[in-house]
Amino acid sequence: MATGLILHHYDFSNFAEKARLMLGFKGLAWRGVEQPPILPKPDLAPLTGGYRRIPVLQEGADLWCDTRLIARELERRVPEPTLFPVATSGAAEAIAWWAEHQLMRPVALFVSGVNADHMPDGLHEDRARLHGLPPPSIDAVRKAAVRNLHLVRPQIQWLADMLQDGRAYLLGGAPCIADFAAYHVIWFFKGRHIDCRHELLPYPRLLAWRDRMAAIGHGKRTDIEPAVALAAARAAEPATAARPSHPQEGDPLPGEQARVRPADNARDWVEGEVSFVDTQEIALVRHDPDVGRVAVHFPRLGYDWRRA
Ligand SMILES: N[C@@H](CCC(=O)N[C@@H](CS)C(=O)NCC(=O)O)C(=O)O
Repeated sequence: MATGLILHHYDFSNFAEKARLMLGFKGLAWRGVEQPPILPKPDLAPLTGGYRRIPVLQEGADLWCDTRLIARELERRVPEPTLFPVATSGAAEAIAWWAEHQLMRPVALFVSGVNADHMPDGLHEDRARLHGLPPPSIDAVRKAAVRNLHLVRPQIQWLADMLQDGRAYLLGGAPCIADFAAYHVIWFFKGRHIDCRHELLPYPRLLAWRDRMAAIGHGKRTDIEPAVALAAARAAEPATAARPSHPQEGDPLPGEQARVRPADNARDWVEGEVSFVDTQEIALVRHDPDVGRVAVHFPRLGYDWRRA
């Protein structure tokens, strides 16, 4: 299906791989803008106003941050095949949260540690800063590999155990959000220079599941220059939400000024006027001198907010 969707990403980003695969699952055509993996990000900052993480989904003057919200937005546009089958949605969300908030970090430190000498310039320093840590020595990055491998192995076993009865996907016969969230963590094992996938060899069912997930593909991708995405934002106004806001107790109300930031890392505030809020999402409209008015949408879980 042709769309105006633009994905800001870079190839070796595992969270971007989740977004690419979800676009493929929904059968969508999309345009991709390659963003740098480290700061500065001069072609992303005008759009998101400080949210630096990848991926970000754009359509016109609307930007959706975080794959948690990107999944919801894709589901709204293309309900079938669903990422959220009702029968397993609670377990699926819990597995996705575990995979991305418990399993991912030790996997990243393991694979990056093994590949310590082969990462792009400045990456180790940038990632340490992103987590509020001092720049590490290359030796410290290398040593983190084995320490984290001990945290990775038992959790990989959990994934393998989920597939032990021969099911095709983590929660049954069709892929759901749990599969996408766990898949991109497993995808990261291929490393950048040194392949770490031998860690998965004891688990043939896990490997078969990984290959089934990979076969979903990325949909129809066309690469564009960042200037095209900036122009698309400039030419549009933020879309009006078709759904009414449903603030929870104490939430900032539409029309109020607020700030939002990730709760886990890259904790840079984005400030704007609340244009939409419910239990899943908060959107801020901000003005940028280059692209004009843009709406930046965040998920609620995993994000902090304050009244500005
Ligand atoms: N919870 C976020 C996590 C995104 C994330 O951590 N992305 C990594 C790349 S895989 C990132 O942005 N790293 C820092 C950067 O690229 O500037 C999501 O689901 O999108």
